[in-house]
Amino acid sequence: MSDSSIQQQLALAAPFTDGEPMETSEWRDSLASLLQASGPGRVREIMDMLAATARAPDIGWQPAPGTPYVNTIPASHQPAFPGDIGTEERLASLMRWNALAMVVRANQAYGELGGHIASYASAADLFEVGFNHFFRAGEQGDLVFYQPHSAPGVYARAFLEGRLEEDDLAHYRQEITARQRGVKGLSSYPHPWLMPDFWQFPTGSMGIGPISSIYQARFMRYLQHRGLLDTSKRRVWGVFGDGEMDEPESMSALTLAAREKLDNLIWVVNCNLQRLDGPVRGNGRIIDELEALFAGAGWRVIKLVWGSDWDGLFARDTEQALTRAFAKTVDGQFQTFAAKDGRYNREHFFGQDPALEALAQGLTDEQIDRLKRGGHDLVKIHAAYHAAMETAGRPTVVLAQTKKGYGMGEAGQGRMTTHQQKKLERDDLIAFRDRFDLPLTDEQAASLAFYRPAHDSPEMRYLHARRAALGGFIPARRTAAPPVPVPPLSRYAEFAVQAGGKEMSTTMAFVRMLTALLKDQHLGARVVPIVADEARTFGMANLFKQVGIYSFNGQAYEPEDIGSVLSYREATDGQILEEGISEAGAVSSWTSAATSYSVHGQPMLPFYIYYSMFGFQRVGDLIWAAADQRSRGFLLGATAGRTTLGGEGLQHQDGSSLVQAAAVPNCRAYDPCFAGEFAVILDHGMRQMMERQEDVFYYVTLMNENYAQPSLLAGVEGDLIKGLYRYATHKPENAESKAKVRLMGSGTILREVIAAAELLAGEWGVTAEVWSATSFSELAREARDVERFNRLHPRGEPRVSHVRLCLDGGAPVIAATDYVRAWPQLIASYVDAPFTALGTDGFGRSDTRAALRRFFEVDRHHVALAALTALREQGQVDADVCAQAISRYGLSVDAPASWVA
Ligand SMILES: Cc1ncc(C[n+]2csc(CCOP(=O)(O)OP(=O)(O)O)c2C)c(N)n1
Repeated sequence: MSDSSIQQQLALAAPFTDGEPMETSEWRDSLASLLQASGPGRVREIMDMLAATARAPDIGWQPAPGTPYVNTIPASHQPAFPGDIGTEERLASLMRWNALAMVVRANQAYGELGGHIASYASAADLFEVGFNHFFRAGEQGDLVFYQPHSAPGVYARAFLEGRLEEDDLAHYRQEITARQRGVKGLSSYPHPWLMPDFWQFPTGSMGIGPISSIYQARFMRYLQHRGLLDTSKRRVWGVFGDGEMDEPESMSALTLAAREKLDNLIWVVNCNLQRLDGPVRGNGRIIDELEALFAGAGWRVIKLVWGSDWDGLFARDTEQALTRAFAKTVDGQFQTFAAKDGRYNREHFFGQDPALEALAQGLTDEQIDRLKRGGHDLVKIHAAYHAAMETAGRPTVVLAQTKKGYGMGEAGQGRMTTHQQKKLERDDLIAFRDRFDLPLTDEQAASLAFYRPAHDSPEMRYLHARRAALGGFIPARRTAAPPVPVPPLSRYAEFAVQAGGKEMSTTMAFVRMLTALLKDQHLGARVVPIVADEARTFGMANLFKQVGIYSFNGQAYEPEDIGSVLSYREATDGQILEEGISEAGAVSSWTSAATSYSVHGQPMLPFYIYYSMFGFQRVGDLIWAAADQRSRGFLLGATAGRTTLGGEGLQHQDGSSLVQAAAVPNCRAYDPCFAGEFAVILDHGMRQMMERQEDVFYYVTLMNENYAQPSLLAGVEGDLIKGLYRYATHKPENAESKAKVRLMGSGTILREVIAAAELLAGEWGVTAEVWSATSFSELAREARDVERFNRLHPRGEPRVSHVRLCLDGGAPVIAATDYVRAWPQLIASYVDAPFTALGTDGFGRSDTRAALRRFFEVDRHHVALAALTALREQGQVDADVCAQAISRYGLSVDAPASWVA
C-alpha cells in the first residue's frame, strides 16, 4: 500500500477531532506504522482484538454502521481495465442515443405512449460494463434482472447487435400495431409474455425483480444440491433502482440471501438519488442508508461513488476536505449539484471550504462539470463488478452513484421532473449529440435518426467479439423444454377416483397424491413441494422425513423429534422448500421452479400450498408476475372458502381468491368439491404443463372439511375440466308439478346444494338437477370465446358454449359457492335462464360451519328458498310456498345482510 493510500485510509477518521489531539495522533500514527510494517491483515487482527475489548459492557463501544462517502475499492486496488475504453464509450453513447430517440419518437407520434429516458441515461454504463465483461449468455449463462425503466437501453443494444431492426425500434410501446405490420414491437418493460424469446424476468412492478432474483439464486443452489443441474458457475445479476429499494419486497429476503451464502448473487443498485417525484432521501444519503442495511443483513457492500477523475483530487486532498464535505452533503444537494453546471459546482461545492477551493483551482468549469460519479466510469464499475465476482460466501451489492438523466443537460440531468421527460427540443437533441460526440448531422439529430455503425466498423466488431466471448446475446429466453411423462391417474389417485364414500378432506387427498407422485420414477424428482410454515396445518409432516427439507448446509442439530417417523429432517438434498412465514418468498420460490423449464431447461413441477387467504390477496402481484413469466405449476389455496374454515374468522376466511385468479389470463382456477374431481384436475394440469408444454398454471382450492367422498361418476372428466358436469337429478316421488330447477355449487357448498336438491324434491315437489361447477372461470372463458366467435362470424354456424349446452331450457339456475357472488356471476350473462347467485360477500367471522353457512345464506335451506323464489318469479309456485319455507327452516328475515353485517 502506498503512503498516500495509507494516509487516505487513516484520514477517514480525521473528522473526529477531540480534546486530546496529541494522544489521538499518537494512536493514529501507531496504526499507520503497523499498517506499513505488517500490512492490512495484521491491522485487522489488532482491530478485532481492540474491538472485542471495547465492546465489554462497561465500555459499551459499538461500531458505526457505515463507511465514509468514498469508493470501497481504492484506486490502488483496481484491476487493469480489460477492454478498449474508447470503443466502449462510443458504443454506450450510441445506445444512449438510440434509446432516447426511440422514446422521443414514440411520444412525438403519439403523446400517450409514454416511456422513460432518464433512468437508462443514468444506468447505461452500469449495463454496458455488464454486457461487455460480465453477463454471460447460453445454457450455463447468467440470469440478469434489468431495471424496468431502462428497457429502451436494452433494446438499443439489441438493435446494435442486429437482433432488432429500425422498424422494431420505431414500434416501441406499440405491440399491437407492430404485429399488424409484421414487425416485433417492443414492450414497455421486460415482459416475457409479450416478448417470449427475449425477456426472461418481468421487473416492471417495483420490488418484484429484487425478491425474485434472490429466490432465483437460491433455486439455482437447490438444483445444484439436489443433483439436478450444475449451476455452480452461474450468477444472478440484478440492476435495480435506489427508489425501488423502498419496496418491502426488495428488502424482505436480504437476510435469506446472506444466510444461505448466495455468492452467486450480485445486485447493482443504480443510486441516481432520485425516484419519480423527487429525491429518494433528500435529507440523507441513500447510499449510506443502504450500506448499513445491506451490511447489517450480511451482504458485501461495494460503494462505487466517484469516478476516476476524482482520484487525483483525493490524492491531493491531504486535509481530507472532500470526505468531510461529503459527510455534510445530503442527496437533495447532490441532486442540485448534478442539475447545475461547473460554475455552480465550483462556487457551491468547492467554494464551501478553502481547501476544497484549492483542489478545484487547476480545473476549468467544464472539467468540474464533467467530473464523473462512480456509476458513469467504466473503469470504476469494472473494478466493483470484478470485486463482486471474487466475493465468496455472501451476496454482494454494488451501490453505484449516478446522475439521473445523465447527459440530458438542461433538459433533464438531475431535474426533479426528469423521470417523466419524454420529449426533447431540437436544441436539446443537438446538445446531446455534442455531449456524447455522436456521428450525426444536425438534421439527423433533430429528426431522431437511429444510428447503427457499419457491420465491419471497429465498434461493431468489438461489440460482437465481446458478446461472443461471453456466450452470445442476452437477454434471451428459451421457450421449449423436454417433456416429462406424467403417470396414469390410477397409479397415484385411485383412492380418490374410487373413493366409495370414504371420509376425507380434499387437502388430505392432495397430500396423499403428492406423496405418491414424489415417488414416481420420472416426475418424482421434479416435484417441488413448497410451504410457508403451514406444512403441519395441511397434514404434510410425513414428507419432512420422506423427502427432507432443503437446507443449503444440511442439519447441524439433533432434532427434538429424532425418533419419530415424522421427524423434522433438513438436508442438503432435501426436496421441500420450507420458506418460513413469507408468502412473498414462497411464491417467489414457486415462480423459480415454475419457470425452470425455460430458465434452466429443467422442467420442474412446483406445488405451493398455503392458506388461500394469503395467496392472491396477499401476493397477487407476484402471482401476476409469475403469469407474465409463463409459469407452470400448481398453486393450492388450502383452507379455502369463507364457511369451511370455521373458527378462523375475518383475516383467514377467503372469499375472493377465485375471482382474482379468474382475472389472470393463463391461470386455470378450480374449486372442486370432491377428491376424485381434484384428481382429474391434477392429471389434466400435469399433462397440459409437463407433457404438452402449455404456458398455463393452476390454482386449485383445497378444503379441510372431512366428508364422505363419492366415487367419480363415469365419463364426466371432459365436462369436469370444462368447469361443469351434472352430478345428480333429484325428482319428487309423486310429481304433480312440472317445476324444475338447476342447482349449481362448487367447493364444499356443493354438498349443501345436494342437500337442497333433496329438500326440493322431497318437501316441495320440485325436480332439482345438481351440477358440480368445478370452475366458473373456465366456463366463462369458453363462453366468452363462443360469444365473440358468433359476433364476428354472423354468417357462420353459431357455436354453443358448454354452459349453454348444459343449461338449456328455461329452468331457473341457482348457484351457490363459498365465495363472493362475483365468482358464480362470471357465467351469469351466458346462461339463458333466470340466474340467482348466492355467496359469502362481506367480512368473515368465527363460528361453526353450520352457523357460518346460515349467516352467509349459502346453506341448504337458503339454496332451497332461492330455488322456490326463482320458481315463484316464473309463476310456478305461490308466494305462500316461499313464506312456508322461510318459516319451516327458521330463516331470519330481519337479520342484516352478510355484506353489511
Ligand atoms: C410497485 C410499483 N409502484 C410504482 C411504480 C411506478 N414507478 C415506476 S418507476 C418509479 C420510480 C423509480 O425510481 P428508482 O427505483 O429510483 O429508479 P430510477 O428510475 O430513478 O432509476 C415509480 C414510482 C412501479 N413501477 N411499480
